[in-house]
Amino acid sequence: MRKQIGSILYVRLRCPEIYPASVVYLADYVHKKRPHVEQWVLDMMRVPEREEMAALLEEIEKHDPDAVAFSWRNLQPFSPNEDDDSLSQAFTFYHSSNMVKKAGAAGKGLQRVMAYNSRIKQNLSLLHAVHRHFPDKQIVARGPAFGLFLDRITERAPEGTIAVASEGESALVKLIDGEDLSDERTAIKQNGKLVFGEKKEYLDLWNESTPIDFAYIETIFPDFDYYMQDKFRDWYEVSVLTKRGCPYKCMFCAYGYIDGYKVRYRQPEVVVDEIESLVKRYGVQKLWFCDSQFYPSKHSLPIVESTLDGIIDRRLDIRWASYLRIDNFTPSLTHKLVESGLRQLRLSITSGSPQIIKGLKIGMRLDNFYRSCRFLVDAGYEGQINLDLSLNAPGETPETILETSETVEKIASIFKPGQVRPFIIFLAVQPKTKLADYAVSKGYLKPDFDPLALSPFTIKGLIHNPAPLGRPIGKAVMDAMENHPDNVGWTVLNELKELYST
Ligand code: B12
Ligand code: SF4
Repeated sequence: MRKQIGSILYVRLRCPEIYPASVVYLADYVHKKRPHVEQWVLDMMRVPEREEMAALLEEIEKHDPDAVAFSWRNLQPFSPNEDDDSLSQAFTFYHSSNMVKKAGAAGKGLQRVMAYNSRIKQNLSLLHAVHRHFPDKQIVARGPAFGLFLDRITERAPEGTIAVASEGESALVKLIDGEDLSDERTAIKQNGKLVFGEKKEYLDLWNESTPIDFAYIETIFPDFDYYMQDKFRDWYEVSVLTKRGCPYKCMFCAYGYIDGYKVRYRQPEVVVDEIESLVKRYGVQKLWFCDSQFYPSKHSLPIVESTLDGIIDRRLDIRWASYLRIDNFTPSLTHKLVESGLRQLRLSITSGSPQIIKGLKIGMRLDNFYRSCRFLVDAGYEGQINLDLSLNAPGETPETILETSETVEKIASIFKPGQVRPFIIFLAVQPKTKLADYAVSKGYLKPDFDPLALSPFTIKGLIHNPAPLGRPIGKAVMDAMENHPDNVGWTVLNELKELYST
């Protein structure tokens, strides 16, 4: 039997500014299940970078917690999309014929790789400092980053660390109770070796999840108020979870692995109560439903509609966004989406070629997609539509690129001029996906590739853009980012259309 835990200090590790959903949901759950456990949150985002170590040691001295629970969100260095300057640097480095620009891009790229590696080192040094200065404290670590890189990070963590790689609620309660963790997706570092556990059961969100008790969260998270200022910044959204899991197995996506393939819902009433608290207590106006997928399939229709009905009936004046598949929309659902405040759509169409869509196992038919676009117009949706396109997906040919260009034009013609923005985002090769297996089988990546040991060479393998189309596509994107930064998607599609239609 493990030692029981009576108090926890959560340490939210630095990441780009975002609502602290992980610790909020976790601490709320622990408080409701084990109210005797004392909890505190130290948010590294609110501590100057050079003072992280001192702040951590000071907080531990102050509270003397039994466990120090690190929450680590991101490990991916950058998103290979047209809005990310790193992509332009990478493509300039690989595809430019101008040696001066190439050298400049190499320098900047190297700086980024160094900053990325140093962030990982800095985070790990915090874990090691706890082990060194307070060897009696149980170190536990988790966060989305651990979901995909569990063994790679845990082998660099201090002896005794318990790393959790899926949702944290049940694992943390077992840890508090001193129970065995072998039925949770965990890695425990013991005598320098990793001992793995296997997740047996996911959390029953329907029966176990309740609206967040924000009054309690404020008592343990001194800076929580800071994350409620969404009205001041257009891009900022507060996150609300409505479900976990996604039934699809899109080749490039790890969400099913992270959250499970079975969709588990929070009760609509619970979700709407939580939103109401955010609106009434803090004046929140912009939300992101932080599900893997807000509307996974027709099976979700009654519950999704009921959540939207709740927002509409209670007149909650919000604008929201989420990852959203549109191919199974119905007219009634579409009206409710728009009426409840859908503010922007980011549609991962990925390709406009049926053959590529099928190969990527996206499970979507283009005629259903067009039909849903028409429902959106009928429902009066006037927001922006980003069409995420991953050019050079497995199986891409000049012909499929032309098909994609035609599909995008057809979609754009359904909406008002300027409403649709094709958005170039390359497939990022992530561990635990079929795309990673494919990249290894094709020799684009080594079988033992370590996503944490980044160098300009491994970055190339992690952006899926292989030869022979890699160079013309890379160059088109590089030129468009340089010369038409506000219109990259259309510029790239037009250039490739011209190149391949002759
Ligand atoms: C929604 C989402 C977004 C939204 C967030 C919007 C918003 N305002 O919230 C948007 C689109 C903005 C976004 C952006 C990005 N995202 Co994102 N995102 C997600 C997604 C789908 C859900 C995350 C979430 O909020 N879940 C709900 C909360 C409650 O769950 P959670 O954070 O996982 O926390 C639970 C557990 O992790 C655990 N836990 C957490 N901490 C701890 C600590 C301990 C000790 C324990 C025991 C447990 C524990 O318990 C919590 C409750 O169960 C995940 C994929 C997924 N399915 O998980 C990717 C994900 C988190 N994102 C990821 C990335 C990389 C990014 C970006 C860096 C992409 C980019 N380059 O632009 C940016 C960074 C944003 C930022 N500022 O940090 C990665 C992170 C891992 C990695 N590969 O590095 C993920 C896993 C997806 C992926 N591609 O692999 N993202
Ligand atoms: S891309 Fe979307 S639909 Fe496909 S598996 Fe991932 S979350 Fe599900």
